[in-house]
Amino acid sequence: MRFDYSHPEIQSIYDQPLPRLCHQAQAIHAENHPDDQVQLCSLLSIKTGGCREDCGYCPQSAHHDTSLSSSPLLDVDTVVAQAKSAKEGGATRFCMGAAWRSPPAREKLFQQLLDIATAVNALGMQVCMTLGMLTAEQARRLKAAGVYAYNHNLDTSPEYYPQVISTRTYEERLQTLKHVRAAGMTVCCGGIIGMGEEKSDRIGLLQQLNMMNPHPESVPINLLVRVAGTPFADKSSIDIFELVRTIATARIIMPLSKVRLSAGRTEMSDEAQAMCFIAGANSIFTGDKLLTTENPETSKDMQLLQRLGLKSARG
Ligand code: SAM
Ligand code: DTB
Ligand code: SF4
Repeated sequence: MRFDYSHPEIQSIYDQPLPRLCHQAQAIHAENHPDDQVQLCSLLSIKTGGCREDCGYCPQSAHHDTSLSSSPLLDVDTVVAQAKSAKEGGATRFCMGAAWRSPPAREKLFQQLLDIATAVNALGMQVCMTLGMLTAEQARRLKAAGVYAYNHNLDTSPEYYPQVISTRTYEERLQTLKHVRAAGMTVCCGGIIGMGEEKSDRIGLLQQLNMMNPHPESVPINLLVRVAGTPFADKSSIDIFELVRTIATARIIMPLSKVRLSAGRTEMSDEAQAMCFIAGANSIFTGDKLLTTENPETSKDMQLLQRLGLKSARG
């Protein structure tokens, strides 16, 4: 296990002829994971829109004029009902996202979050939350309430980051990730590709993820969903093989991590998704919706997995 890959080393992995890159990724995948299994995660937006941050890609930022309707934190029963149906649909992990810079300081609302975590945990699902920046204390309380994983993305390289977000720093993100790790939650951390970044930024992101010791247990790789009204709505589409290369490189330099083919699947062909699985992706979001944007229909996903001879992983 290495945590010190240099930028040129990662680049030389990334730049290999694609068949060689995929071959190497597959070998490492098969050594460390069941190679016929894909983890199914379900996503729910528990607090939507009106976010104070200015992330250029995000439809939920109050800085952008998107046609999204906001809603306050959902109550426990509503969330539990959704989690139950996700479980019936085969999901083993339930991820809840909130459009916040950080969770509310108001105790009553924070307690509601803890109650949600406890109730979803009681269904026997892995509870994942993504609520923005956390203090050490908030992280400890979430862990104690049964939160298994916390998602907080680095999104891109430190160099490209200022083109994406101005309201919080890369350093602040790393700080939250430290608190998550110290509290004993597992870390879910990845990024977005297709935001107009250079290849060196994708490599820079991979290097940052690799430097984390231990590596994040899950690494979501999102393809930018271009939402009208966001500053990134008109970014040109990226060559899909860059996504395949990013996934394969993540698999090689973080052998034990789950690599999640996350947002952006509605724009991908079945063949492109299959290549991502061949490159070592072993987790996806299922369910018709991500947080606010579309995801492939569950029945279509199940068909695709079946056609590829893949099955859903337990746990
Ligand atoms: N507000 C919290 C935060 O930013 O940490 C949690 C929710 S936020 C929507 C979670 C992640 O979704 C972001 O870090 C980003 O990587 C991803 N995301 C948001 N909008 C996206 C888009 N349009 N396309 C791809 N990924 C996106
Ligand atoms: C992650 O990396 N991708 C998910 C999850 N973490 C929370 C979110 C994708 C959001 C895509 C845009 C939307 O649906 O709003
Ligand atoms: Fe807010 Fe998260 Fe969207 Fe950024 S990505 S605007 S923090 S909801």
